[in-house]
Amino acid sequence: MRNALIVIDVQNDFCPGGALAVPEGDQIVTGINALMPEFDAVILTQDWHPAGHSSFASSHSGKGPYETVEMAYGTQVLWPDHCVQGSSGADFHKDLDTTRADMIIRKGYNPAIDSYSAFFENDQTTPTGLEGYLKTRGISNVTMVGLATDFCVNFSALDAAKLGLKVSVRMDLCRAIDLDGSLAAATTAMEDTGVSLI
Ligand code: VGL
Ligand code: ZN
Repeated sequence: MRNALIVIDVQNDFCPGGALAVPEGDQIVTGINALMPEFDAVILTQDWHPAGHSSFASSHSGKGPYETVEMAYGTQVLWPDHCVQGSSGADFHKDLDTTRADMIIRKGYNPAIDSYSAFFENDQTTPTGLEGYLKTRGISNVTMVGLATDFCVNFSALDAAKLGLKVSVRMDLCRAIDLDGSLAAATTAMEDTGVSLI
């Protein structure tokens, strides 16, 4: 039974001073680095949007950040422009120990579909390839940390559990955006899906 640490989106734009700053987003970095040696594999995810991405409010006239829009795949929250491919905002936090990563998986590169989850885009159908990577490496247990608890960590944890992986989320090493009760909703959803919240 092999265990992977999945570090979700610890990037400049999600840290204080970034375009979509998560409160205290930078305060989890030291703890995440300290956890890395305990795992057989360390995987980092990187939100990686082309300019003009459909999840950006700036791509929808008359809409502002944190409003929603109906997409072909369902309701999508609109965000400030963030994690644009190649920008410094898309870089990992400077103190994150990226040298320990076996795998860096990028997501959200499809202009028409957002991807909160590390496993499937927001259409809940298009795979990122991470499931196959874990399977072929014999990894059945995953622990998740990172940003943001109520969006990318939540969707990644739910998908991992639905795929039959044993999933833990270290809540102390995550931080939330908390939009209209989204943290409480995410916590309930993860508990109901069999994710261990630590
Ligand atoms: C995220 C909103 C938009 C996240 C990514 O990492 O939780 N949230 N893109
Ligand atoms: Zn994004």
